[in-house]
Amino acid sequence: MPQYRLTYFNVMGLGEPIRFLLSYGGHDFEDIRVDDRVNVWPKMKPSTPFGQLPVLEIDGKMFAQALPICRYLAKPLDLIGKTDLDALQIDAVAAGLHDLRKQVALFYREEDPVLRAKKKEETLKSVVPFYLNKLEELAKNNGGYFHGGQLSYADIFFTAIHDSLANACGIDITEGRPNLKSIIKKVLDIPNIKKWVENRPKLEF
Ligand SMILES: N[C@@H](CCC(=O)N[C@@H](CS)C(=O)NCC(=O)O)C(=O)O
Repeated sequence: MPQYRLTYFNVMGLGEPIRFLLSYGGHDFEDIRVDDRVNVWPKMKPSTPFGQLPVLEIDGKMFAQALPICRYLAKPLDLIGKTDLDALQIDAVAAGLHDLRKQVALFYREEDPVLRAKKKEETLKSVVPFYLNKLEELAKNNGGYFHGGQLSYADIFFTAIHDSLANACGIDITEGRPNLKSIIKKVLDIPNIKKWVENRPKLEF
């Protein structure tokens, strides 16, 4: 069994899909959380592959970028479909989810309260419903999953970022979107994921 060591900030954010996948695979992992972004993070930053987190160390070697890390963990768990085209579509959904999360993080992390409210209003009016409606439609047309009528890492990625998205937006983002609700339920009912969620730190984002 490889030794996994995940380093991320003390938020769910982009670390959470990796934590979900490590948990789903039944892997033990070190869950390192950088709490001090002002004094500690700037010292660590230059030693990371691209100056950002998350970073997953596998047997001591550092790897960056959330999506390829998720894909790497998903492959042996049979979570990237059967064909290269399945994998392409699943990667595309996960990349879309990553884009959506980034847009939400942009207003959530805005420090100026006036600007934050303005950006939030704009994002909630256009970007968020646009992505969520597309995702709902995909799940509706794919047997209650994002692709191929079966669980993929895109479903796990969505469920892992859902709480951050919903908390940042301050609304039930699955309201009127029963297929998205059902993906979350199915993923949260998986015993290893349920156990992770019950025991993880309780955070807003
Ligand atoms: N493309 C990267 C983006 C990672 C990223 O944006 N990380 C942010 C936190 S979510 C970060 O490290 N911010 C601190 C910094 O840039 O100094 C990925 O998908 O992993």
